[in-house]
Amino acid sequence: MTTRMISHWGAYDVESRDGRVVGVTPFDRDQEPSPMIEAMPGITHHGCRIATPMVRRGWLEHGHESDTSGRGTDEFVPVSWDRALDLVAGEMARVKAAHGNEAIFGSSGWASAGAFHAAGSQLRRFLNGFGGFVDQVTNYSFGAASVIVPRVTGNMDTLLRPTAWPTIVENTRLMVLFGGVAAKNSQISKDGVGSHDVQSWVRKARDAGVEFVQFSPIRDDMAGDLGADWLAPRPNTDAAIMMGLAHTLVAEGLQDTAFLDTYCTGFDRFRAYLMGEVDHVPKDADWAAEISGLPPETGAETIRALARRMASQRTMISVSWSVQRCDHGEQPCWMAITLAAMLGQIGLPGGGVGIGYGSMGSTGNPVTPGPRHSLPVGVNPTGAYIPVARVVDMLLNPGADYDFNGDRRTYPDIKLMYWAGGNPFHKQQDINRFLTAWRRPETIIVHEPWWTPAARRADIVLPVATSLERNDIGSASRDRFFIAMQQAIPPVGDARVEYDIYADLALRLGFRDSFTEGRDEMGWLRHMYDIPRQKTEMPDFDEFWQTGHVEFDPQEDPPVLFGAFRENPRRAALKTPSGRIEIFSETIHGFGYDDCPGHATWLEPAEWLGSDKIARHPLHMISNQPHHRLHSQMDFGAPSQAGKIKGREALWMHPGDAAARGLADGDIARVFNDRGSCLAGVIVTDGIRQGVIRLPTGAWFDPLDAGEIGSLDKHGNPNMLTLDKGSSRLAQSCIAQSALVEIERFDEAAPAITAFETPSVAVS
Ligand SMILES: Nc1nc2c(c(=O)[nH]1)N[C@H]1C(S)=C(S)[C@@H](COP(=O)(O)OP(=O)(O)OC[C@H]3O[C@@H](n4cnc5c(=O)[nH]c(N)nc54)[C@H](O)[C@@H]3O)O[C@H]1N2
Ligand SMILES: Nc1nc2c(c(=O)[nH]1)N[C@H]1C(S)=C(S)[C@@H](COP(=O)(O)OP(=O)(O)OC[C@H]3O[C@@H](n4cnc5c(=O)[nH]c(N)nc54)[C@H](O)[C@@H]3O)O[C@H]1N2
Ligand SMILES: [Mo]
Repeated sequence: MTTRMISHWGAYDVESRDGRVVGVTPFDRDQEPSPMIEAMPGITHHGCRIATPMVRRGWLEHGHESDTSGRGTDEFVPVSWDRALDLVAGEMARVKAAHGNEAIFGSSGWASAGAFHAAGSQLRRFLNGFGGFVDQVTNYSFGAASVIVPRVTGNMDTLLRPTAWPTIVENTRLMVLFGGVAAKNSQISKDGVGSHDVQSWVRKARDAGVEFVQFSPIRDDMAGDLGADWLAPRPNTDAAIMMGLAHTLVAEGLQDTAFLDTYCTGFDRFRAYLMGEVDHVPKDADWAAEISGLPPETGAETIRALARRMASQRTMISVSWSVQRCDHGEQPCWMAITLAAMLGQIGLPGGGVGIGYGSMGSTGNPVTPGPRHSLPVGVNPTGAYIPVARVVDMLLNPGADYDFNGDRRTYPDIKLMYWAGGNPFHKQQDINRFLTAWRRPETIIVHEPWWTPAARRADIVLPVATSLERNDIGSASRDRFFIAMQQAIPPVGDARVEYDIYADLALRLGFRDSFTEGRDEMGWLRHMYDIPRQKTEMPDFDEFWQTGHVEFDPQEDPPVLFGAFRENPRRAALKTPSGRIEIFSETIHGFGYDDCPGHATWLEPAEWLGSDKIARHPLHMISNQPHHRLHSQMDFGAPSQAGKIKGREALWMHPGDAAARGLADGDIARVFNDRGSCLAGVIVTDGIRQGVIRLPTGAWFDPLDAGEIGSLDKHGNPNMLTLDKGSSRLAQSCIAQSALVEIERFDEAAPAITAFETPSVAVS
């Protein structure tokens, strides 16, 4: 049987036989399919699927009074679905009665594509229907940008709807990229990508004569055939480099004063800081070259020459999301907008700034603003939330006050955590600190298809069906396809579709009818398909389901970012307090945050190569996105495994750094700092700045001793080493890219990887 499917890494046709997925073929409309789809047959039937509902022995015997340090070591006891659902519903009712809905934390993550079965939406709908919970706001991806950019420009378009690639191809002459436009990243798009187009747009830009200048610690962040000039500054110094460019513009009278006067507010305040009138430190090219560690002989002149080039031709400034996933990550975003404003090209075709080109396979695509309908999640009656990356602070400090985006807030006291669709032992920084926090709640419930590190450390584990085991609609907001996600096989083992799990829980808790609204899966799909169909011309549902996809025409004349504002700054005023681009923000200034003052500012990251902490931990670790999987998803799949070295995650390091430590290609190394340690397999390459290492995210946490906090991770999870601190009091965002480490050879016998084995299960 052949059916169609879409994932975050692309659409494909599925060949299945006797309840097993046996092969996949890329969707024939995809011009550059991702090899990641090859993982699907193997992972669907992998031995680490969770066979049946499971309860941790300690929790089964003592309920919410169990010894929570047994999470991760106690054996699991298989139970029937009825028993499992009774336990979950009973515990939820108990917590609600004893502590209220604000004692429940619900969290999701990327999960799988699909408008209806989206794990985060299902979980929210269920918990809202139950009376509410503590939700999460912002994200790990672009959390700092998501707070600062709307404050400066009035909305998120700079991130989510920057000027489209065809406009760049046609009009841009120079593209200056902080973080590059990595081919590995554009394989992925949230909720699915029907055709991978980004790299072909970049090549079209090159063919049209666009020149690229790339600032990033890793050469591969741009494809080799683009002919980009590669500059490899110290990580986390992008704001300083942009200031060096900005200073040159002012010093040489190249800034666009008319643009600044008409469309911006507060340039004078920033200018005084930039020129050193405030702190006697001019942020000139020499200053920037020194901070960013560009070559002493040529660095400052390189910055000056680039500033002149940028001012003399149509220039697009691109900032990848990684650049803001660092301490004070608000600053490179604010500074990029400030610099673009000084160049005066914002709102012109192919000029200005975009944050996230290449970070995702959809950014900059010219798509018709999506006719899309997602599952309604209802309203959270508690209204409670935390900034997503502050989860450990919340668990460790109930009742403590903290700042977030101008508010003074208080952390709730969480008794029950419900995780569905995220892998916290992948995403969260400083895992040893997280392990302490993980012991705090009385009960942890996890929905997962696979025995992830989070599932292994839960009290109640409910096995869920994957996308291939249910029907759905793939309709990503910036993709031009609707894809019929057709069930290929029945759920593997005893797994159940999450919607049915929630419906049965809601029945026990007294709100089944409001949860289901009387619809089954296909009823919901028809309903969700017909809503956009009332506004857009589309085939009827049955025809869509049979054809397997609908393709919409790309926008013919995609809007230029801030084009309308440039044309008429009064009528199309920005939704900022001044109606203009806020180079200085009275509002942010008024918050009085020393870690995020009223204009873009150079603030030293907590850890970076310019700090004296390099005496003990001299290497800056970049834990970027992996080539052959999505985060921790499919880590046990064939494409991800093919990239491992002796079963460990591959760590890239510069020949000079490797030689100094007696390391060679294929060696196993121990990476460590005061927060933790892990093993990794060494790849020596001159494609990385000396002093920087790359250890991508996603290797499943695999401690030598699962019962011990601080144990060595055998597998290469970089979050053993990252710092768990907010970017600033403004955005409180994840700062994974600010971490110093040291590396040494690991000469002991390498311990076996056990992350993908089933944990110990009682024989019934
Ligand atoms: N050090 C470091 N850490 C980082 C980052 C970094 O750059 N460096 N990046 C951060 C970023 S940008 C992100 S977005 C996060 C990502 O963090 P997560 O979103 O938590 O990562 P995933 O591995 O995608 O986790 C999704 C989980 O959902 C499961 N799943 C799949 N489909 C379903 C489903 O239908 N239902 C349920 N219940 N589960 C399902 C998968 O098996 C997987 O375990 O990580 C962040 N962490
Ligand atoms: N293959 C694959 N693609 C993915 C994902 C995945 O898991 N796998 N995840 C997706 C998700 S959820 C997200 S949010 C996006 C993230 O998109 P990004 O945040 O753009 O991706 P990263 O791979 O973390 O970083 C891109 C490059 O930025 C460079 N970089 C890191 N720090 C700095 C810095 O301080 N300054 C400069 N100038 N450059 C720096 C690194 O060399 C890195 O390779 O990727 C998406 N794409
Ligand atoms: Mo992300």
